[in-house]
Amino acid sequence: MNQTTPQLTRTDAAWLDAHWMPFTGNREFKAHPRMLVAAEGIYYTDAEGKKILDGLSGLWCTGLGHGRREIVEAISRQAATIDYAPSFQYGHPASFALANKIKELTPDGLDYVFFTTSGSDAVETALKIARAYWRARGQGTKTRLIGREKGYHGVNFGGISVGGLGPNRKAFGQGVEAAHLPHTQMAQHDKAHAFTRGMPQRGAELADELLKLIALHDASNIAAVIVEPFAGSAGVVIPPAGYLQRLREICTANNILLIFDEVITGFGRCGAYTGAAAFGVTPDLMTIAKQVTNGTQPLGAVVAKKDIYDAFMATGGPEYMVELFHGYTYSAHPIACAAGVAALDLLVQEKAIERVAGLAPYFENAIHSLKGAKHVTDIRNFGLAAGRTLAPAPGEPARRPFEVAMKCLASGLYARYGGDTIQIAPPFIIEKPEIDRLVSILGDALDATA
Ligand code: PXG
Ligand code: PLP
Repeated sequence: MNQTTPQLTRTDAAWLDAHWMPFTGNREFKAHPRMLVAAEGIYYTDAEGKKILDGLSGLWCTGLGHGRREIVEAISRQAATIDYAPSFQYGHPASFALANKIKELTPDGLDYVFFTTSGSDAVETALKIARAYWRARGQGTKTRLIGREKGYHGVNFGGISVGGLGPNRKAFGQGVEAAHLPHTQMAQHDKAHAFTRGMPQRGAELADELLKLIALHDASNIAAVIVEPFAGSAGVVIPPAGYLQRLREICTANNILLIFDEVITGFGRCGAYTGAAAFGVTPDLMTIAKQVTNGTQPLGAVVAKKDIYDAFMATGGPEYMVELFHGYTYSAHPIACAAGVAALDLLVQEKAIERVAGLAPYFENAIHSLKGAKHVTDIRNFGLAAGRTLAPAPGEPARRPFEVAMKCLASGLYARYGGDTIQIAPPFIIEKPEIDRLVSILGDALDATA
């Protein structure tokens, strides 16, 4: 497994050019390639054979660590048994097994699983289900979708329309009709909130901004509100205590569906099976991806309440008719479903949820020890996730996080940089000394950055 082929380590510019890399500074990467060639446990191995601590669990998706034998074997067995099966109008056992497992681990009432191929696809699917649901209920004017500033809901047109990260929207023109709640990054509302540990105690009233959007657009024109329980991509933005409860109350009172985008918060990161469980609020629709397969296969899903599923069944026409004209070639891909079953079994068997909840206070202390470190203006955390905001270098707001991440890499730590933040989301299986090492590398990298 640790063998590398010459092809994998070839790094000349002509060879690298063919892959237009996603969310990457292609010119910089191709001048200074960073090749990861193997992975095991919480470490990657780079092309020079150096071990690199996986400080973001891949891209928030490999909480159980890399190279898990049970998952690898399930994938291999499934590939040898049924490598592909159409999921339109025919079935295969693995998707039903995974749907039941997801039903079990998500809050009561969220019982119907629609498979997609990624988190972005799950978001598009949820937004379309929300609109089609109201239409099925005879309320076809309810089409507007409400997101939140700093929200990340993937990269497709619906997702960037409800999303709230400027750079992900500005180059792409007209999206779908949306509106946005204010974000809950409390230090940006009031500096006194910087370095809050866990949930901010003030700020729940930001949910009341939804009432203003309802006054403006009218509930008869609004299909759904979509938020991440905590926002990951924006740099780990935590909901104030009572905020999600208030959103739930307002949505219920005004017949608006509430969608939780749990692509990052689902299946362990929060020290609970879902953000919904961690924060004690149940949405009408939930999107999941990433950790479902421990990152080993691309798979996402929407989990819906019975009332929503039933509305489609009741208005679907004759039984042989399609009730929802939507799906992907790779929806419920057998190999991805087999990986999902194995990964969720492991999550339960290893008590990963309890482990994250148990480690979270240690992680919180360790991460907040960087308060006072050079450039750091705010630190936020929840479960095994943390974001640090860095003061911008004059005229170049994104430069410092990039430089810090490169210094971390040189010292054997993969940290993620984006915008003005550095994010950390270590695997659930990390040990305390490794958390200490991670924080120490990060502190040194901050110190060494101009
Ligand atoms: N919703 C949420 C809440 C997400 O975090 C998506 C949808 C899209 O999922 P896909 O599978 O289409 O990427 C995401 C993905 C980061 C980072 O470092 C975050 C994501 C993806 C890659 C990097 O913040 N979130
Ligand atoms: N484009 C074309 C021409 C197709 O035939 C299909 C699917 O059949 C798609 C796009 C969508 O691909 P997917 O189902 O993998 O999302």
